Amino acid sequence: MKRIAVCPGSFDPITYGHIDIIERASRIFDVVYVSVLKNSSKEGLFTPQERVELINEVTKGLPNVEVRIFDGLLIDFCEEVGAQAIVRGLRAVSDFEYEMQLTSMNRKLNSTIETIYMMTNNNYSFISSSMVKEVAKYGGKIEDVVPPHVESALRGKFNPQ
Ligand code: COD
Repeated sequence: MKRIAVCPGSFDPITYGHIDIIERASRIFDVVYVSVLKNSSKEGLFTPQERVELINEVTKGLPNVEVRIFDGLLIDFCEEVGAQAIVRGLRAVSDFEYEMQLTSMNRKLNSTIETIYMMTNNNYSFISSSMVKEVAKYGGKIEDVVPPHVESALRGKFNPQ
């Protein structure tokens, strides 16, 4: 039986923190679906399709990683692709409460799909998509926190030529 995991998120946009979790998951599971939430009620900076393209660029060297957009419940997407596990990253204690709620609700919906947490890499523990957007918006340095193609996509959003 193939071991299948889903790495879900907003990825608005993908950062080195996300990439680290995806790469580590791809070493443990046979197939990893990076699933981008299409949330009609919350407008992001990048469209879901743009986020997918930015992720595809960094995962093209990982043959067992596939990037998908999902709408609706995460558990429904996991069932659709036959995943046994959801992989999430944990940065700090402040993440814990939200993650506990997410996992508890998902477990109520489907008790057989396990959620696995990976501790952030110390080098990336401070990175979040929202901070990256804020720094990029005001012209700050972001090359240590996102890959070059994401950096130029961010510059394009904030400083369109
Ligand atoms: N280091 C390590 N991990 C990191 C870092 C970092 N620096 N930055 C982010 N991560 C991890 C996050 O912890 C998370 O595991 C993953 O990367 C993605 O992060 P985000 O911020 O892009 O994703 P979220 O938290 O916005 O994703 C939320 C979901 C899309 C998973 C959630 O909203 C969802 O499942 N929605 C669908 C509706 C649903 O099913 N609801 C029922 C449950 S309440």
